[in-house]
Amino acid sequence: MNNNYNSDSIVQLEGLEPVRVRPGMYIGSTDSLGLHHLIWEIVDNSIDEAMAGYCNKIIITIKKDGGIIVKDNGRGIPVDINSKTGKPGVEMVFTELHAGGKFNKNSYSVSGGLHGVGASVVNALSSKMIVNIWKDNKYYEISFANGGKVSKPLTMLQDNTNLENGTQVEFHPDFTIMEKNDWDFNIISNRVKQLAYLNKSLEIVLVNEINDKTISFKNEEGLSNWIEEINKEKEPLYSLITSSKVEKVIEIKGLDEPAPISIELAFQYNKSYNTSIYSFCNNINTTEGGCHEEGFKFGLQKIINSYALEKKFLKEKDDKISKEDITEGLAAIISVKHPNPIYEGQTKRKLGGNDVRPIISDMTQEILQKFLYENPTEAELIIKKCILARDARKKSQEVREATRRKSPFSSNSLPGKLADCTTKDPSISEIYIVEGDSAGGSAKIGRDRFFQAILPLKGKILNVEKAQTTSIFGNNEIIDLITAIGAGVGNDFDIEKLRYNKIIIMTDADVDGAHIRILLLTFLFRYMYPTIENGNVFIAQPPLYKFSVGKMVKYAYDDQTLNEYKEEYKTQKYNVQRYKGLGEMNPEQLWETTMDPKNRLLLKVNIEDAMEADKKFSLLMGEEVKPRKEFIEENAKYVKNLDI
Ligand code: TSJ
Repeated sequence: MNNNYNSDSIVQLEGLEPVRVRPGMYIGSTDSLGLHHLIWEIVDNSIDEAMAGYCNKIIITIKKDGGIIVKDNGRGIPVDINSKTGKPGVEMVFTELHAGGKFNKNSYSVSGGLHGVGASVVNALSSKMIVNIWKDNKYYEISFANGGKVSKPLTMLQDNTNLENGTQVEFHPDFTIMEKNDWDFNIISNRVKQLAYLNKSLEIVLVNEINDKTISFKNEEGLSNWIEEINKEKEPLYSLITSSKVEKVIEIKGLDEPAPISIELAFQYNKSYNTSIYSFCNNINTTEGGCHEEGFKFGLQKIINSYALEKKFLKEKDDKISKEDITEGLAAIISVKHPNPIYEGQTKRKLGGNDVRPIISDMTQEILQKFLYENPTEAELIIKKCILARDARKKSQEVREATRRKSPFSSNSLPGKLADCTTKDPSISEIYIVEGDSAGGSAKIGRDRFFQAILPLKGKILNVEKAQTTSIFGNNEIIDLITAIGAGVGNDFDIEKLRYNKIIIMTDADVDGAHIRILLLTFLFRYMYPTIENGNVFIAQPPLYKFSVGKMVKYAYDDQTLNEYKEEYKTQKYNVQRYKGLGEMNPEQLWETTMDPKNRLLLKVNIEDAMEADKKFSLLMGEEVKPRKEFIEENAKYVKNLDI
């Protein structure tokens, strides 16, 4: 063997090849998340054009054949020949990686794909791409194939068109690289809806040719419209929405010249006890917050305290209103457009830097001050709500202290009903939260006590969506739950202290079981959100049927499987037992069908979009009856096997 290592052995990656070799480096992943990313990499360019003031309409089409078309009415991508490369601008945009130009995210582009890549990356990951441009009364086309190779050079198809300028990009993901063709209309429309709130007056149309559905989003009031929607379910505390926009040219770290930043915010208190603060930088949801959220809260807290003192709602000696108190029942959206943002945190979803903080703090103080003085009735509602929140916080602190575990395994403080597991290793432990004492009894006998703990709950737990924090700490079932899980609650929750890696909700397969499940999920979502985010929450799936032929027993978890069994054994005498509740199973059966890791089916609870989930919980579990009724009427048609 000749093992000479010379320069010929070094493979030179050229053009777009690196993207195809390591797609994950450019779009994060090749799964559903990465697939949808491709759309946003294209759409972001149209959004940039809109933010620059040249485009007010974007149409996104999901084609029957799996392709996506994005069209805008902007200026049209430049088609003139670049003097250095001899190629038309548009060709460079789609074939050059990290080209310093606008399309691969240079400094003046503020709309941000998460990985900041762009059109050429999408081209590299596409089997086919067709680009049409309308510009100065001419109509052009250029196409690419097989991962971004020019298949038809730029051609002018028509002159004197007398048509509006614009760009259209059609792409077909390369499914030899992307895992599967599964465009999710919900994911796409949720993001489009967001983009339409974040970019006021921009019309975004979403066409689904697969089911002939078209939806259009446009908000003349932008963020205020969004607040209106969030607070519809939660019920506004008063009718006015406070909003403000500031644009400023400032020195920015990493840029040579001062550059413009823009900050927009809108907020309104509602009658709920949860916080809905959503922040964005360059249209990207900064889910971990950062300096913009901090500046906002600081400004809010400062003005609320000074106003409360001045108007004698608070005395000097009283406890001040804290950051927690001012955010209870607050809906707020913050949107920053920044030419050179710095992201921090585990997922790069936290806005760093210190340039935005003072600006947003000042603007918050200014508008809130003005609002409170001009609207004394509303001001009183807000201050009183904050003071209530403060008092509730102080009261619940005592209970919280009692439920917070000093050492995660000091069993003397564990609830009496909990049958804990033997192992002290949280990474392999599970807790089954079981509906009713009888099923709890079976589960205690049937379990593998080494790693499985059982907590039976009596009846319905409190609907926390309708309860204030203090009453939550007065509820025994909830205290038991908090104590057993052992990681605290609410703002004090610490996922590191979790006593079990899996929190498994096990309820009957009937309406009451479903109700108890949603009550538990509501509690976990509102008070132990990290467990859901971190993937610790599961739903046990007891079988619906026991199917037996002589001594042989099989379990069916759905009707389809049952029918398959019936078909398979149609020549024999078989017996079908429909399980209505967990209580109908003896301990061995419960172990075998629902708890044994070898056989059981667990559904993992995950949340694709925390904002949508927040809205759904308010809608389904909150005070307002009308929207819930509408939701039920709208969705009743999807209900199968209703067995009351
Ligand atoms: F990036 C892309 F190629 F994928 C893409 C770009 C996809 C889509 C659907 C639209 C666009 C795009 C680009 N829309 N609008 C523009 N605008 C420009 O490229 C443009 C035009 C003129 C000028 C100018 O200074 O005259 C500047 C720009 C950035």
